[in-house]
Amino acid sequence: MSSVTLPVSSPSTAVVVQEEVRAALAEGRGVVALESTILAHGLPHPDNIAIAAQIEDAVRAGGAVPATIAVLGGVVHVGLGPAELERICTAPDVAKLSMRDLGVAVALGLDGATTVASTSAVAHLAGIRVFATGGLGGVHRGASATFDVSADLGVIASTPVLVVCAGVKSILDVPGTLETLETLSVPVLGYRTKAFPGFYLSDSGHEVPWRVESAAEAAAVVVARDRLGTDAAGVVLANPLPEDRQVERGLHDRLVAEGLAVLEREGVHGKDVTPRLLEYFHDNSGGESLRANVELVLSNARLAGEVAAHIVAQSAGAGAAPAGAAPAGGAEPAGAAGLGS
Ligand code: PSU
Ligand code: MN
Repeated sequence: MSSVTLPVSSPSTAVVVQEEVRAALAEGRGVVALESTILAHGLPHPDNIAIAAQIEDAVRAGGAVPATIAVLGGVVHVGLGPAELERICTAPDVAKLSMRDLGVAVALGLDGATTVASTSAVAHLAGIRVFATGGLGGVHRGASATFDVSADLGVIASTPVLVVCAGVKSILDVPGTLETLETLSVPVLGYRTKAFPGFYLSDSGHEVPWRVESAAEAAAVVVARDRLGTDAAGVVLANPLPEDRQVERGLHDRLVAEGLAVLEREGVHGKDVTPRLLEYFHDNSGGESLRANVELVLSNARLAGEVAAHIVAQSAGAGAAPAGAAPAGGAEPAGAAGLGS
């Protein structure tokens, strides 16, 4: 893989941008950042290797170039080649790096997977405006006693990146998470819905303030915020699984109750909570949690690719183009520049 150092005010050669990603950014094509914690800690090995490639393909199908972000040997990578993706999916000692951990991993020369928080921050540094993930971190149940609120929320509040997700899992305090996003002035858009999705469930039972009907409308929000100068914070675009693809409610509720009990029994806390829960779900759902997880991530990646393509088209064109005015998703052929990764 060929890489170049960041052309922007990069602190050092500790950050490298993959050639295809650099070219796409320079040519004004859409780019979508992807996180690596879902690969290293959210999906089981060895399925994660094939899924990582599928997620990148979904971004391309949406009309943008994928840039999976991770730290390898103390170097922050924006865009991974196949061998690097496999390393982050396979190495047994990959750290989970939130924003605060990035500098530590660089200093100590570690391998690490980036969360929503750190991926958003690195994406912004590289000039990437859209990011696709599965579920956001949020306010944990009992947070008023444990203070366990994901750093994802604070970083999104101070990083102008649009994050496409399937909401948050119902192991979290969902209304508390939505209230916190409101307090932090982060807009939450439902994609063709007013229902905030609950990750495995299409509807968490809580409403979002705004509904958009298309990738073009979501992109128009980013462009409008940019023009108004109210874009210091990120935007959350919540994309639910179709109702007939969600995890069956009885199974879901059983897994959540059992998963929370397992955490309690094992004394799991802090950054280990989310990976342990996901592992419990994957081990005890007969494949259903993995199926739904993969489907929602692929759907988010595809949508993010479409939004990224619309943002560059609308930013380049005159006036804030409303829905339908920009090219349809997928208009940008995959690998248009013929640059391999
Ligand atoms: N939610 C999921 N799967 C995940 C995560 C969240 O359904 O893999 C990961 C993301 O990387 C997210 C992180 O940023 O967990 C949040 O962790 P914490 O709650 O420790 O901040
Ligand atoms: Mn936490």
